[in-house]
Amino acid sequence: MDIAIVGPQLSGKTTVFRALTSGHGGAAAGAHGENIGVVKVPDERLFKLAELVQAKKVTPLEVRLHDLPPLFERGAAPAGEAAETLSRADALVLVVRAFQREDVPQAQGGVDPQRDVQAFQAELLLNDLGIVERRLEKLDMAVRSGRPGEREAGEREVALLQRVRSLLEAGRPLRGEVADAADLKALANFGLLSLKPMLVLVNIGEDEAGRAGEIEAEYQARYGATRTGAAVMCARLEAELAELPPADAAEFRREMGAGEGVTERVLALLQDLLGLVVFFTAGDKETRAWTVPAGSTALQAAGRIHTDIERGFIRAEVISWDRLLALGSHVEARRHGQLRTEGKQYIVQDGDVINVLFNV
Ligand SMILES: Nc1nc2c(ncn2[C@@H]2O[C@H](COP(=O)(O)OP(=O)(O)OP(=O)(O)O)[C@@H](O)[C@H]2O)c(=O)[nH]1
Ligand SMILES: [Mg+2]
Repeated sequence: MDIAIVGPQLSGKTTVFRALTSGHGGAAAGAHGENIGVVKVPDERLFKLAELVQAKKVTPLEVRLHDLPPLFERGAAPAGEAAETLSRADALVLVVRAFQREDVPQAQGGVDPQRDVQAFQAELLLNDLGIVERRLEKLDMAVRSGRPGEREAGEREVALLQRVRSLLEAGRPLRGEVADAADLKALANFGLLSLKPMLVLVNIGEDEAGRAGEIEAEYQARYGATRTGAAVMCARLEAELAELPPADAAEFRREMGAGEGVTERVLALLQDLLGLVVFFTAGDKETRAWTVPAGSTALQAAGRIHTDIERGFIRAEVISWDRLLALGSHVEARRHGQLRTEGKQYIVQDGDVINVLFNV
């Protein structure tokens, strides 16, 4: 999973990046001012399962974070490395500034997170409109000069792109509008930015850390739409706490009135926006977290683990992680009739512990 951290100048993008990566896998600098870091998702459920089965190896989910330089400065479209990273990203985290601080230069008109969100959304729409228009021009030629088969496919694409164009012109980000699987597939390779799920991350000042929950509820009411979410974080505080020993960090949190588990929550929100569910395999050699798109079957989950396991699928033994913990072991779960046997078509639920029986 690749997440691009974006936003206006000096909104705190790099600080958010540090807050999310420090102590969770470490960061590596990339080329052209882009920072790339891998976060091992700190999922409490996984660690408890690993302890239960005394796993020799624990493998959390990994999320790649890309900290980009400010985009759309003076209306310029993203170019080079940043454009590539953006078009490959699975989701965007838009960092906007809500902290007041004299020594950090402000945009004209002062600190105004809502204005910044609107301006950024407008840039995304404009960017996508450019992509769609260029594609339509190309298609127009292909449709006129193409063979009958090509012409038909071309005309279908033209119809879709015209629909997309009118959505963009009406100021509607595509992420909330295009849901049909065939349409999504047809649009997948164009790098349309407003089609990507987006989390608005409001970067508040230390003085407001105690009210983060309240402020977050306001923003969620405003921006919570299809595949769009909002979260609040005091990035500077979180970046500093992430580098402290856990006991000291907890002490500071109490003093500041700051809640716990901000990184976990932001990552969980992203998972939600991406429509992913997490399942686990709990072996004593390795206990591991996996993701599949919501609505995936046991057979698809098996394929995620290994194509051989998918090919030789016989059945799956399934139990939710908390029930397994409560019962203490797979043996106890089976004795209580709580270890279910499921077939290929079973729809995987978030938090399932799955053991696939297969033969090759
Ligand atoms: N008080 C306070 N200062 C912050 C916070 N987040 C960022 N800053 C400060 O704001 C300045 C800019 O932060 P960066 O994280 O570098 O911002 P950026 O968006 O990466 O900046 P560019 O990449 O240059 O656009 C730094 O001096 C940070 O210390 C915050 O939550 N509270
Ligand atoms: Mg930066």
